[in-house]
Amino acid sequence: FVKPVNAIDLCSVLTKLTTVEPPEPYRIMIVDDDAHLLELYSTILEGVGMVTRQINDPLLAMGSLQEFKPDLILTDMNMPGCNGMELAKTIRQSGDCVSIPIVFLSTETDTDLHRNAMRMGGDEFLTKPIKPEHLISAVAVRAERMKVLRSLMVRDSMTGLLNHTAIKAKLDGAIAENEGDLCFAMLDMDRFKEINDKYGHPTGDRVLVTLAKFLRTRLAKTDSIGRYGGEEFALILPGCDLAAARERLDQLRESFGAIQFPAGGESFQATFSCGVAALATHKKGDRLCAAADEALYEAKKLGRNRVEA
Ligand code: GH3
Ligand code: MG
Ligand code: MG
Ligand code: MG
Repeated sequence: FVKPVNAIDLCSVLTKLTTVEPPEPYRIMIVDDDAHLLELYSTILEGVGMVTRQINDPLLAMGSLQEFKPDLILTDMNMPGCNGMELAKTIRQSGDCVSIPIVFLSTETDTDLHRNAMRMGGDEFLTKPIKPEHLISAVAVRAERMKVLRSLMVRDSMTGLLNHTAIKAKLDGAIAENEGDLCFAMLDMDRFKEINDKYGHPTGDRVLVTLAKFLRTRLAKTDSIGRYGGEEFALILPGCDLAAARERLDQLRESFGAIQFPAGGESFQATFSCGVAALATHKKGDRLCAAADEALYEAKKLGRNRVEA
C-alpha cells in the first residue's frame, strides 16, 4: 500500500528553485481522519527528508500548530468534527498563522467547493489519489516559498543578521529553554557618525557588513547575533558565564579593532564598545537587556573601545 519513493529525489524538485544554502527540512503538518493515508503521506514526504506531524483529529490541529511550527499544512477536506475548510478558516484567524500555506488534499472534485476552499484561505487543492512526485513537488514548492518569506521577515537586509524583533524573540526563547549560564551583550560602534562624515555613508555601511560577517564567523553555532539598531548589535551567548563572555567579547573587540578599512587611498580602523550581562544575575529578559545597555553606556563613558559588565 505504501509506495516506496526512492525513485523521487527532492533535489530534482529543488534545483528548479533558487535555493542558495542547503535547505533545512521542511516541516509539514498532515491532517487527515484516515490513519492509513496519514501514514502514507508522511512516509512519502519523510522519504525525501521532510519532517512531518500526523494529526488524526482536526480539533487537535490548532494546539499542535504553535508547538510544531509547520512550514505548510496539508489537510483532508471531509473529516468528522471539523472539515478542512473550517480548519483553514480557524488557522487564518489566528494572528501568527496567516501566512502558513494550506494545501487541501481531498477526493472532492467539485470545482465550486475548490473555489470556496481557496476563499477560506487555502493555497492549493490537490485531489486524491495523488502521485507521490506530484505531492512532493506541490508541498516542496510552497514550503520553500514560505521559508524564503519567513527569512525575509526575520533578517536585516543589509547584514543578513537577525533583525531587532527576531533577536528579541530569540532571547526570550533562549531564556525559556536555558538551563545553564547565558549572557547577553550589546555592542555599539564607536564614534560612527565621524566615520560616516569623514569617509561617507557607503563606507560606514561596509564597516557594519564587515562587523556582521566578522561576528558570524567567530561566534559559536549556538550563539545568536542580531542587528539591534543602526550601528548597534546584540549577542546571545548560551553556556557562557560572565567572566568567559567578557573575555570572548574582549578578544573580538581587539581583533575587530585591528582590521584596516581602505578609504580613498588611506585606511582607518573602527572600534566598538560592548556591555554584557549574565542571566544568572538579572533573571529576566527585560532586566538582562537593561543591564547590558547600562554596561554599554558605562563602556562609552569610560572612553570607548572596551567591554564592561
Ligand atoms: P558613540 O561612540 O557615542 O556611539 O558615537 P556614535 O557617533 O557612534 O553615535 P551616534 O548615536 O551619535 O551616531 C550613530 C551614527 O550611526 C549615526 C548614524 O548615521 C549612523 N548609522 C546608523 N545606522 C547606519 C547605517 O546603517 N549605515 C551607516 N553608514 N551609518 C549608520
Ligand atoms: Mg476524510
Ligand atoms: Mg548607537
Ligand atoms: Mg555608536
